[in-house]
Amino acid sequence: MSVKKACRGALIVLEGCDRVGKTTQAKLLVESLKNNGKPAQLMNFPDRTTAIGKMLDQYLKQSQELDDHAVHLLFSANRWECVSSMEKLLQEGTTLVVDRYSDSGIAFSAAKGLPVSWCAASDSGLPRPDLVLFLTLGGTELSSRGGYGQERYEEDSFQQRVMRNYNELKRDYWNVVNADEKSVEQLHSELLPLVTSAVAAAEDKPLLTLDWPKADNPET
Ligand code: NYM
Ligand code: MG
Repeated sequence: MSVKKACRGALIVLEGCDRVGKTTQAKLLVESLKNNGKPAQLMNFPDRTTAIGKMLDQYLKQSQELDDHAVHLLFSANRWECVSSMEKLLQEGTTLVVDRYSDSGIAFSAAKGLPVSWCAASDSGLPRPDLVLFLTLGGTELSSRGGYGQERYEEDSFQQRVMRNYNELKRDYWNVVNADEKSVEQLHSELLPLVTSAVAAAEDKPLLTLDWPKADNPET
C-alpha cells in the first residue's frame, strides 16, 4: 500500500509601498485559508522580535544610525535566521503568508543608492516565493492615505523611488494587483483566488530558492 506524501505548503509574499494595506490583507488571507481547511501561518519581515530584529526596530524608529550596507545585511540576516523554521513549516504542509520579504530588502536599500545586484546577493538561496502579490496604489491615493508613523523611509519621494525599484524586480511568479479605491473586502476577494490556486499548484512542486542575480539579466 502506498502512503501519500504530505503536500507542502506555499510561500506567499505580499509586497508594496508602505500604507498599501499588506498587513491587513496578509491577516485576512491566513484567516480565509484556515477557514477553508488549509493550514496557514502569518509571518512578517522585519521580524522585530529577534536580536537582529531589535536592532532593525531601533534603526527604523531612528533611535540608531547604521551604515546603509550594514543595515541591508541585517535585514537579510533577519530573513536567513528564519529559514530553517520556514522550510520546516512549508514541508509539513503549512502555507506561509509573509508580509514583506526579499523584494522589500532590495527595493528599499536600492532607493538609498546601493546597487541592486549588491542588494540581491545576500538573499540568494533563500526559499523562493511561489507567489508575490504586489499591491499598488496610484500616486494621488498613496499620498492621500498619508498617516505615516515616525519611521525612517515613510516619506513620499522615497516611496516613489521604492516603487520604481519594485517595478524592476518583477518576476514571472509576481501578480500585480491595483489596490486603488478598493475596500478591504473587495481587495481580499481579489487576492484569495490567486492565493488558493498558488497553494494548489505548490502542493507537488519542489520548493525553489531565490536565484539572484536574475539569470535573464546580462549585466550581472
Ligand atoms: N524594510 C523591510 C527594508 O528596508 N528592508 C527589508 O528587508 C524589509 C523586510 O522596513 N518601511 C523596510 C520597509 C518598511 C520598514 O516594515 C518596516 P513594516 O512592514 O512597516 O514593519
Ligand atoms: Mg510600515
